[in-house]
Amino acid sequence: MRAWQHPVVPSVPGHSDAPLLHDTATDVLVYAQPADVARLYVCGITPYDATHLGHANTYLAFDTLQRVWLDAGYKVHYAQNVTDVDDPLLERAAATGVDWRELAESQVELFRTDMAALRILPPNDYVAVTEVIDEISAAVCALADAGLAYAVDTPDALLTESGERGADLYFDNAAAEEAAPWRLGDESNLDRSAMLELFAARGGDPDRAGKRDALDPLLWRAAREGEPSWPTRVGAGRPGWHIECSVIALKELGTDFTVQGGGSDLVFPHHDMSAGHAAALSGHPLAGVYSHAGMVAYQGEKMSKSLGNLVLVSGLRAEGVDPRAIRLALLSEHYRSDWEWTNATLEAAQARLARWGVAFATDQASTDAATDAAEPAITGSANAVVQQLRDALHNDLDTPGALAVIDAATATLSDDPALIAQAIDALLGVQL
Ligand code: 5CA
Ligand code: ZN
Repeated sequence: MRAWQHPVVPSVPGHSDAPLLHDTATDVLVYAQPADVARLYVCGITPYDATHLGHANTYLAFDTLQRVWLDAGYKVHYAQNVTDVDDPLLERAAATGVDWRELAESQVELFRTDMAALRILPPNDYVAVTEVIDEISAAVCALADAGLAYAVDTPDALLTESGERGADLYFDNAAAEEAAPWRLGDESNLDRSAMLELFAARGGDPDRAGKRDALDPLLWRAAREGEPSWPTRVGAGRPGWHIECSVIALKELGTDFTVQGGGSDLVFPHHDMSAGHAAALSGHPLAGVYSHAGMVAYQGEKMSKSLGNLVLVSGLRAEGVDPRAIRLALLSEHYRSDWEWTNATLEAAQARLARWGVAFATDQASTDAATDAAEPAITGSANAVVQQLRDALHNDLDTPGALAVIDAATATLSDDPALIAQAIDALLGVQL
């Protein structure tokens, strides 16, 4: 699928080093250091109610990671999915009387426009689940052949042409633990009771009769009346959630890629199970680092489509808010924090954008240079500012620290404001 426009990322003299990044699986900072190409997968949207500021915050976190990698001289291979067939999307389509494909398409287009406006780096591979149904069903088939998937009696499944009833297929966690380099809970760092709670809250079905274990996740949902389905070797139906990301990630990036990313609501079960499916399919770990952005709240609760407490990027843009201010507002919080969006966050970002513009905008720099010798003496070294900016981002993408570095630099007259503007553009994605 088409992604969106790639913003220009200027190169800046000198370089960053591979960043330290928090790894959810081990709960420590590790070097996100690729051998040559940095390979990144970030879970994409389920396309309805896009793009709220929580989404934007998560994609901005991984945009910052890529900018540090690029500044460190690495090439980046970035893949992202679109969950364009799934229960909540189908429910929304049914509730609003819109065809689910049209709903998905229009929301993906809105997402593209918002991402481009925010100057978020696009993925190299932008893949919708409906584009890879064959690959996903082949993967489910391979898991079944390996004895890692099993059928569960499904009374409401449609009959096949031969008159048999279709059946939902589940992943056998225990068998996979025996067969693959993966242990349930390793990626999420959670114990079983926490996993059971999250599994039920996030789309899992711990109480489904006929499962071998409560935490076994759905791999393939057999066709039901009125639901989209595809005829495949594992029967007519559609993919479960986790297998889509395993298959797309393996297809585009291969095994053991550098970073698997997403919001912290995906830690469990989604990323744990995706890692399990991928390890069972390939015999290798899915990724080296599991990285998660915090949740953005609004009006006291996590911003979410199901609660409806959304601030949309497109809504702010329609009000005339400068996308650079939205970017700076999101960057003012550390990517791993859970925090609440308020008008004050945005107002502070707008004021900051104005101050930075006065201090570093390139046309301003040339105006300054042209003024007479009565100017105050230069007190700030731009090279030192760029180094401090790099140091802040190197440390688990400390964007509040990075913003503080630039704020401090506005208080001095720099020897090279254009260099600082270039670094702000390259590393923070804000073109002054
Ligand atoms: N399609 C799946 C991933 S395969 C999905 O979670 N889609 S989503 O549309 O619900 O979310 C897209 C991304 O935004 C995910 O990485 C999710 O973790 C992140 N996200 C959702 N809500 C928030 C929020 N309130 N704050 C921060 N990130 C969020
Ligand atoms: Zn995903």
